[in-house]
Amino acid sequence: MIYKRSSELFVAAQKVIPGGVNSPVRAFKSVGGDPVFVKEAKGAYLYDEDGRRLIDYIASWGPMILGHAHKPVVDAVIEKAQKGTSFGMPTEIETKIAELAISMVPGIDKIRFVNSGTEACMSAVRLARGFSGREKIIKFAGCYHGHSDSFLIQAGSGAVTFGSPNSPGVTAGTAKDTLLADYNNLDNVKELFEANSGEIAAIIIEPVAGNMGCILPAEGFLQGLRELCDAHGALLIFDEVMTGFRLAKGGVQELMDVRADIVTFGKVIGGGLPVGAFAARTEIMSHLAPEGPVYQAGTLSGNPLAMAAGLAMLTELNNSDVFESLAKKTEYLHKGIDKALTDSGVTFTINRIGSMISVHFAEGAVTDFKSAAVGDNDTFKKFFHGLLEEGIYIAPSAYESWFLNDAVSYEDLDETIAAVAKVGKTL
Ligand code: KE4
Repeated sequence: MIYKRSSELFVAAQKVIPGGVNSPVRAFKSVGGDPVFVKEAKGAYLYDEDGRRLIDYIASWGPMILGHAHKPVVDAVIEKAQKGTSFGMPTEIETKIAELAISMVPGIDKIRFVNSGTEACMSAVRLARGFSGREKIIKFAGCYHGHSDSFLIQAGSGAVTFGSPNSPGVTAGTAKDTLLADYNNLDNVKELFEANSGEIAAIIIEPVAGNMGCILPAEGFLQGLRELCDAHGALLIFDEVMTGFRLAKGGVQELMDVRADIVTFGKVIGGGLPVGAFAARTEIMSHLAPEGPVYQAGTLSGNPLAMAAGLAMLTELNNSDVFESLAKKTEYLHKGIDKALTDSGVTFTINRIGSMISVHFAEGAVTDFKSAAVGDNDTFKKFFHGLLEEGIYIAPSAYESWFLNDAVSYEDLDETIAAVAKVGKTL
């Protein structure tokens, strides 16, 4: 369906913004067509510039876990804005949200706020390198930790070859310090440690992956990484930008009872405003400037509006059973989609944990990037646009997780399942 007003706005945007968007995934390159421009949102619904109501399953890629324009969050921001928007000086509210986050997440004593998940992950890696005196890191194919140079790396051939840049502008010097392993492949990680003995500062991982669709860690995988890091004197960094304060109060560390050394956050922690954070035990965080020598800084870090939104969000989550409610709604959706697509005869598999879910048009289990990459993208494109025509907005890429928000009702879920059944017949 052509969205007339959105398409007009997209033409104008492309004249002054590269690709017409401020983040590439929004441009619909993976699914084709012009992106939908949103006018406003409330609860579970997006209202686009062509006057259509869409049930939202990306929740701004995670942050809007309680639904859009959630009153306590909006009120907190309005109240704060009237008292000034930025000072570049310490404020009490930063301590308040830090205390609350530390009380919710296991294994962290101190937290530093920044302005995005990228900044959080970039800073966490620098801290791990500064703390350990080592230079190399291990990341996993298909995991995304933001657009910092160290993360935009694809593996060379073989498990022990250095990485190579997968974006122009990333230098070979940077790439050589990033080693790549396959998700859920512990032997791969063991090989890397043996081939780079004493040189690896940290492993960074999405403990539940959400950037190749939703992919769960295999039984024992995370604990295996913990043991390898302990054996080789490396730090384990859990990138919980997506999973933090979404899968449980304490994120995956709580859900799966595995401890990281450094945890990064984004999305939900800011309640929809630009906030990232990284946290660890005091022994590690004491290396961070101005206390220690590892430099990291930011003009708008701890910004009062962002802190007000984040504090209101975390306070709501800390005093609610939203995680259980969301998990039940997501299970209901899973069962409904499963039946609808089974009836349609299309080949698919669904991955789900908590309020994260993804549909893969692939045979067999999707457990890593390779198995995610064989999904039929033409079918996904038809699925995406078919649902959009039915008023359902899912992630415009097969390599993304859906994120449920708790404002979505069971009537909305039934409407979604009915739309999947209708679209499934066309696949
Ligand atoms: P930001 O810099 O986009 O706030 O966070 C980077 C990041 C770090 N770690 C994980 C696990 C992430 O998922 C992200 C960002 N997620 C993407 C969605 N896959 C954000 C959407 C976008 O790029 O526009």
